[in-house]
This record gives sequence, C-alpha cells and structure tokens, in this order.
Amino acid sequence: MNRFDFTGVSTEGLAQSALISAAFDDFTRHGYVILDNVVPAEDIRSLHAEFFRDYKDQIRDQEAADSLEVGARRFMIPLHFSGGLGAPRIFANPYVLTLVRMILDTEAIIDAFGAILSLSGAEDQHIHHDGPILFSSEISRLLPAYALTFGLPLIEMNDLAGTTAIWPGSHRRGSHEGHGPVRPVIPLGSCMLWDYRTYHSGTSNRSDEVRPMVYATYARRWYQDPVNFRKETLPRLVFEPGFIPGLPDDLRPLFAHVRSAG
Ligand SMILES: O=C(O)CCC(=O)C(=O)O
Repeated sequence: MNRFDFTGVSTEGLAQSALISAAFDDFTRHGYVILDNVVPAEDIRSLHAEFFRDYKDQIRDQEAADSLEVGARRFMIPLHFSGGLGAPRIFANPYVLTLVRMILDTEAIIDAFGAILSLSGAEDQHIHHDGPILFSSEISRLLPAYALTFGLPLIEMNDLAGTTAIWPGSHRRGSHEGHGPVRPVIPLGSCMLWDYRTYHSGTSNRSDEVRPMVYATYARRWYQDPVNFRKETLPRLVFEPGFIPGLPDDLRPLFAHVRSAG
C-alpha cells in the first residue's frame, strides 16, 4: 500500500529526503499516495469543531449558488483562507507542498480550495477523474501530472463513514475497467493525493455523521479546472484583500495566477 508516515519527520531538507522521493515514485506509478500524520490528530479535531461552527449553514442537502452537488447527498463548497481551516499548515502543509512541488514543479499554484461534504446517507459516487487526459494522443497518459487533488478528511475516512475509492494506475491506462479499486482508511491527520487523471469515487456514508474532507487543487501554473467550476457563482478561491500580500515569500507563488496577487 503506498502510504508514508511523517510522524516526527523534520521539515528541514525534506525535498532531498528518501521518504518524499519514495512518495513521489508511488504517486507517479499508481496515480495516488497517502501521507500519514501530516497534521496532529488533535488539531484535526479542532478543525472539525471550527468547520461545524463556521460552515453550518452550508451543510444541507441542497445545492446553493456557491456549492456544487457532486453526487447524491454529496456537495463541494468553498472554504475561506482564514482561521485554522484556511491556515498555511493546511493549504501549504510542508510535507504536502514539498511533494506537490516535486510533482508539479516549483511554480505549482492552488487552483481551488474547499471541502467536499458527504452527508449521512450519501450514496456511492459515480466513478470519475477530476480532469481529462489532456490531448487525444497516446502519449498523454504517459506525461507527468498537470494537476492533483489533496484531500484531508475531518473525520476518519473508513468503511462506515465512507472513503475515496481509487483505481490505482488508471491515470496511465485511461480507464478504470478491468481493475478493482482500493478503499483506503484515512485516519485523522492523514491525507491522500491523487493525480487529476486517476479514476476515483467517494463511497457511501453509512454513518450518522457528515464526512467533511478539506480539498485543494494544486496545478501547473497554466492549468485551470474546466470541469468543476462552470457555475460562475461558485468561487475557486475565497480570501480577504490583504491575504496574498501577507503570505511568506515562499508561499506567494501558489497564488501567482490570481490577478490581485500581481
Ligand atoms: O467524497 C469523496 O470521497 C470524493 C469526492 C470526489 O472525488 C469529487 O467530488 O470529485
């Protein structure tokens, strides 16, 4: 199983570490990777409480102007870059960002940031990939990733509350057929990254709880998700005017595509 434990791993010299290099290899080969313990579990519990306090009005079984229904009882909503949920250690987690910059190069941007809510009773989602194979040429499937999804659940993703089923290698095959998925358990503080071409599907939520998963779309500088943001009222990124100028120098490139960042 391609998962890597970052408990106690120093963030110094991370880009040269064997662990990141192994995670990169697995991501490239299988189209997904799990990074365990990138945030303390206790902190995720606080973020869970923050989410239910600050976003309670968005937790409903109905699409709104600024949400998108992505399956039965499953919705995507934007998150603000503020508070604990919108803090750099979430959207620019040092372990995650080091790997992202290795996969998508150092000019990688955040194209979208939000949460996917799977309500109690959510059904298995349709099997899909987040973005297309870019060119109608055999070589497209062999190319490096152009974008990836980062998912950080606020409750454990498991068989009961549901997880994200992944079809390993489907980013290379261009199909999910003929191979079964993996349904990884993602404990508190762990996250999963998958290539935009990798087939996946949120599984049913048979628990009594809402299952929120914070997500970020990281992409190469020139890519913008054309699939999930067709609705003009659904924002990709939500922040206050001083947010980008206030970021440390090494994080500002994540928003280099935003006009106001200039
Ligand atoms: O709910 C999940 O686990 C995954 C959701 C998802 O993949 C999507 O909406 O694109």
